[in-house]
Amino acid sequence: MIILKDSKFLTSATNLQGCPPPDMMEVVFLGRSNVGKSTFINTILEKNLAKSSSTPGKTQLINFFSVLWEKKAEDSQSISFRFVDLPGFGYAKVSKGTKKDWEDNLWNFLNHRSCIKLFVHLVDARHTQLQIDEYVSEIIQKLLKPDQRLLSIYTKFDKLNKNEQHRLYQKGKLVASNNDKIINKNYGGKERIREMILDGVLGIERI
Ligand SMILES: Nc1nc2c(ncn2[C@@H]2O[C@H](COP(=O)(O)OP(=O)(O)OP(=O)(O)O)[C@@H](O)[C@H]2O)c(=O)[nH]1
Ligand SMILES: [Mg+2]
Repeated sequence: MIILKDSKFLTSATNLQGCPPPDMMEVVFLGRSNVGKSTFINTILEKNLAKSSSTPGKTQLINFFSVLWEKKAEDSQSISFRFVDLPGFGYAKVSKGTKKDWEDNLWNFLNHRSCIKLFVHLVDARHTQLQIDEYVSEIIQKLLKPDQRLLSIYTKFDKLNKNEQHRLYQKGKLVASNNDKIINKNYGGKERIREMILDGVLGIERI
């Protein structure tokens, strides 16, 4: 069992140079604009820390949150790390130049931020085969260092009908929803996702 001991907003940066020192393990959340990255962070932390919106392009900076969890076991262990909320890929409603600057900053961050332990790639459960997600997943797999992991999670699970939900879950996919009732009933719930995240941070091979 994991106890959520603390979480808070730390700071924002526009690019790698502006980020806090890489002195703590980090989990970054990436995916298409509007896929639900900020919402997912709030759901997992059970706190309204990351700003979300129904309009794509809400998160425009690299946002850092400190997280303190306790893993309850025979010998309990406190783990401090950071969550990083990122701008989404593919946001089209800005000029080409601005879009390129954002995406360059984002890829530079993902490539060179040495303290990233886990990349969480969020994919819309209704659109699992989009080219942009396949591209993102391919690039992340190429840049993974031996101490880094990639975890894919399917968001907006509540928007699928029962058959579609069952099919996706049967494939062994990790699924998430901002609707606790749906996700907790049959699909492992937030606890399972937190455990997967912590395993990724600690480099435990289960994913
Ligand atoms: N039904 C449903 N809606 C969701 C879920 N997760 C997020 N949303 C909605 O999707 C919209 C986008 O959510 P955000 O969390 O802002 O998405 P984001 O990926 O952070 O978007 P950007 O910051 O623009 O990249 C909001 O209206 C959320 O309420 C979910 O699991 N189910
Ligand atoms: Mg966001």
